[in-house]
Amino acid sequence: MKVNAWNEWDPLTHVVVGRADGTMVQAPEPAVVRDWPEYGFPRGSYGPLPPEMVAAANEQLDNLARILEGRGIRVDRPETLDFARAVATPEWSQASMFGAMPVRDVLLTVGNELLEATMSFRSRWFEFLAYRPLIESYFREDPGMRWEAAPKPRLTRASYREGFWEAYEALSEAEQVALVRRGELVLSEAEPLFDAADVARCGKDLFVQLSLATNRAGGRWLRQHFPGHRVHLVTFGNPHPMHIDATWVPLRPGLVLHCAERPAEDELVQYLKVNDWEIVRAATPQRAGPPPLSACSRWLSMNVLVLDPGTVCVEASETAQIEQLGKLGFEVVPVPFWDVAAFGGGLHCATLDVHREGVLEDYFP
Ligand code: DAV
Repeated sequence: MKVNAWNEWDPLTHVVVGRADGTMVQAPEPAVVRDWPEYGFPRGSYGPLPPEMVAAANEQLDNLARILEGRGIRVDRPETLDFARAVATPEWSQASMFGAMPVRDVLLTVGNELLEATMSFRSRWFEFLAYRPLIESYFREDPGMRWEAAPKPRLTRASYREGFWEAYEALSEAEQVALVRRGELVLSEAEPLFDAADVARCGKDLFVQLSLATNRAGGRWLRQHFPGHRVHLVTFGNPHPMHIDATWVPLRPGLVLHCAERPAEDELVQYLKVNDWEIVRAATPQRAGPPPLSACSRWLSMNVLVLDPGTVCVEASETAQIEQLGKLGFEVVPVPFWDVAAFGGGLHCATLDVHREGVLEDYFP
């Protein structure tokens, strides 16, 4: 057993798949607004996702685990906690936690290092505990593993821009995107904050999206933490940026899948072009919007899990995306997964690479 993964595409041999049990529509907190009156969760309310949704999501997560195991990949699953319980630090208390489904948000594998992200939601402050039993076992089994955790954030009121959401919701989309481009969203720069899912790994290059969960200080911390890498802080024309993996998805050396509704910065496009990378516009999703109680977008269609440079898992009903990847030369493994969306994401979100074969390479020489 060995921790090792330098990019998003090398042959996957060991992975963590999340669990839907106990996932909450989290209690109100400064980082996020939930407002789903049509599904029983009006603004300010919170509570567990309905049991029939949990069962359906778990069935799809278990099925993904079986598919991966059937291909010889070792699959581990997290513990679940009582996510309905209140949590506190000496500086705040929060009426609920969230869940243990989007493993990708919390943990980042770079080479032999497993890094716990800061997170930026109070409801997610303790989420690392769901993964600690696994991380402890990896640390025991692999003497070469580096176990790291970013500075635990304080998440006091000073970590958030006062009155952000009301002001933001009153802006036009163009005005919102202007703030996205400036990196001036809900998070202040009081302390480093990032979610691991805002990082796309391409060997020596790490692309880090500034988002509703990742601030510039978080990007700076990552840059200082990975001195052997080129850490690029990037933005996209998305008024609600939250994790890079339904926007900018490296598939193999020289090829990135991009959500054209969320334009990349010219500088990023140029960086890829001069290095002969191809940027492919992702196929249009089959759905007009996300399913009930999902904070994600319909672009989970492109939230794919690459098994090796020629094989990719794609949501089974996303036929246009499947066809596009087939034409790009991939063997596509269709995996039904939309019942998981309300629990925090798609196939990439739900997984964490523990081991991919391969070494550190420079794909942008
Ligand atoms: O862009 O719809 C997907 C990733 C959530 N972890 C989006 C967010």
